[in-house]
Amino acid sequence: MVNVVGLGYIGLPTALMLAAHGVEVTGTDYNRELVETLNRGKTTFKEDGLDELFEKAVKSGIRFSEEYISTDMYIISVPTPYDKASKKIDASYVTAAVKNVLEVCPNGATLVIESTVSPGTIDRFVRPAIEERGLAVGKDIHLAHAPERIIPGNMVYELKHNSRTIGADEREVGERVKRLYASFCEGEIVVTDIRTAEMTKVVENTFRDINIAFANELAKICRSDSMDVYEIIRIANMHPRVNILSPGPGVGGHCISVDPWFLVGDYPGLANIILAARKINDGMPEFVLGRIYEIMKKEGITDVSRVGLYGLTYKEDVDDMRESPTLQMLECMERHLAGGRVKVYDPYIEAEVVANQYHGLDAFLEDVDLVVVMAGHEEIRKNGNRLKGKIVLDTKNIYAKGGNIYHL
Ligand code: SAJ
Repeated sequence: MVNVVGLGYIGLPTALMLAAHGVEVTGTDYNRELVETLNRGKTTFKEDGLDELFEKAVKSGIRFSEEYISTDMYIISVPTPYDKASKKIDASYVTAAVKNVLEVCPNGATLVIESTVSPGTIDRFVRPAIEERGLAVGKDIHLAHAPERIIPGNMVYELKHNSRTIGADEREVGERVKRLYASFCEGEIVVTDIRTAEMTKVVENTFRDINIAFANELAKICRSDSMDVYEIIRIANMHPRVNILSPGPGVGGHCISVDPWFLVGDYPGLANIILAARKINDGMPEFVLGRIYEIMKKEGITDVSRVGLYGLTYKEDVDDMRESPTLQMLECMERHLAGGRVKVYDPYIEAEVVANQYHGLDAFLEDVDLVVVMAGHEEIRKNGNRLKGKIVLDTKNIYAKGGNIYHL
């Protein structure tokens, strides 16, 4: 039996996938409301294929509980935020979960940390949490790290098909954890040591952050000298060894905008490109604000309350707003004493999360003259014709430029 601890964006699909492939699973979360929702037969976020997977897992007998279960295998997938000032990881959720598991687990149990952690976190925080109970790692408790790689928007598919990494102190433990993941994972599973697994995960996300930063920097350069960045990227990408990503309003999500900071925090003075990339990407919402200001001036729009941000989530076709460029931009506006006036609408966000938020496209469009496209949602792609008559700043290059359409 496996106890999956933490039923968020990663823990829930992982628990469901294991259960749907014949593993006996209990999913544990300290959030009572979340556990009750799952026990009422409802998933807690939207994701392609998640509801179908949930049904299969329920049929296979998955259980959800606030309690930790006594068993020999745990998968811990709890949040790992970072301290905004020091940029260092806050491992407190991981260590709290480990301590709770230690309260109930039998001798010889294996703890798989799935949460993304900065390199060295398991040595610095997890091992001491075990040892301070008088337990020996490698004898009383076995440790492994199996960082996730799935992308929101295509999680269920990627969970099954991506290759993955398992880090463990002991080869035999690594192989045991590999067999567990191989129950559903069709990709190659590499077994390595824990520090290598920790570092690899953070490196993967940092690679993407740097590459997005390059695209964003090109957008700024091209804007400063009236060149078309999208045409330049399109042509450059025809080179067999060039693959430039897409510029956008910023980098959000709980992964790419966070993990590189772990390296900056831990290796100050060494992590230079990484820091520059972070600054470029974090500066994009402010750059968009500058574009809004320019366009307002050019089009004679004088009132910020006639500007509408279309898209609140951190990227297309997900309902996840964590660190989203739109939220970053709203914060930035507040710092410039212009907060609370711009209008906001996102078809994926029903809850009231920001000021002047709309819940229908018609009402939103009625109240704005300048629409700023902040996410590449399918709905926004399809609604191009409804934006006729509006000035549009399209930060995602959805609509062809010209007429009333401006780009980054
Ligand atoms: N973005 C751009 N331009 C691009 C691609 C993305 O501006 O060309 C923006 C997105 O709009 C978004 C942010 O970057 O705001 C991140 O989006 P994403 O789709 O690149 O990645 P995430 O954060 O959803 O998921 C990433 C993935 N990591 C990599 O691709 C290396 C995923 O595989 C990881 O599992 C996930 O982080 C994680 O949890 O670590």
